[in-house]
Amino acid sequence: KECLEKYTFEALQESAQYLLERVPIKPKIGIICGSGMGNIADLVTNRLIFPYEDVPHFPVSTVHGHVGQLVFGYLEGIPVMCMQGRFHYYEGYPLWKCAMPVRVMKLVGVTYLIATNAAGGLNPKFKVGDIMMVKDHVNMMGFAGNNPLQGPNDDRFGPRFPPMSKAYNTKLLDVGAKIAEEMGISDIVHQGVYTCLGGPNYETVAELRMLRMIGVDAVGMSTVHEVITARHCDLTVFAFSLITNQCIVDYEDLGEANHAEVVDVGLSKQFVIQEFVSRMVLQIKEI
Ligand code: R1P
Repeated sequence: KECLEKYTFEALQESAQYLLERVPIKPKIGIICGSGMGNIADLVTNRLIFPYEDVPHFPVSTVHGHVGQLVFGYLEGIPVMCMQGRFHYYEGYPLWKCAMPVRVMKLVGVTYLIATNAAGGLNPKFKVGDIMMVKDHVNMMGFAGNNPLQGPNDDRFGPRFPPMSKAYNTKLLDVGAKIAEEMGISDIVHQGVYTCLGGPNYETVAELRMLRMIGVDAVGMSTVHEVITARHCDLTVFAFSLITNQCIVDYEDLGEANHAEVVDVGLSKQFVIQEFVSRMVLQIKEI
């Protein structure tokens, strides 16, 4: 039943039209701000802000650290739109609904997606505060048949069976590595594999050990469904995780993951993240 209730192309055009009628720019880059990283949108100039509840068909954000508004304007002279707050499966939305803003981005003219998230570091080399540029993902929820593209396909967005082997643009990964060098932060910027679990509980030790065995470097509860939706409608994708906590993979470890810490790490790394994203945007301008 959920599938049949999916937003139609026309419904999402209404969302896009609402925005286009109110903003004088056509954004080229869409940016999704992860938990505690909403301040990326603070860099945007000539800002026009739309609370999600005002935009036709938009769900509402319910998570602390996710304001729940779209911010349009210029970043490094490039027209952008930022999502200050995203939608997660655990909030009660099906994956296609969580990812619907990506289709709205496409319909207002966005061609590049920068998706950011807060994630637990599983790779033992990662430390809290490091950045992991996502080179690939494991769609764990997809293994169980839960996918944002489930249900009738509308070819106006993209094909029924989209490839996913080049989901994360390799040129942009190279650009990210170069930027890290220029910023003198190469030691904290890595590449790795992200996975999204449904949440909202954090993972057990056994789950984390299993994820590590299958090659996952960072784990969170977002991004994968957004990226699948973005690639389906042919957006070029760059994504990165801010490592906000180290995953607990030993039963003896006394630590426990908590969301307040996740958001705090995002805030404490605000300036590095802002500069990294600004420089990415500037480079995309040149492409
Ligand atoms: C858990 O602390 C929350 O932080 C991450 C997880 O996905 C989860 O929602 O948020 P973002 O992925 O939205 O950054």
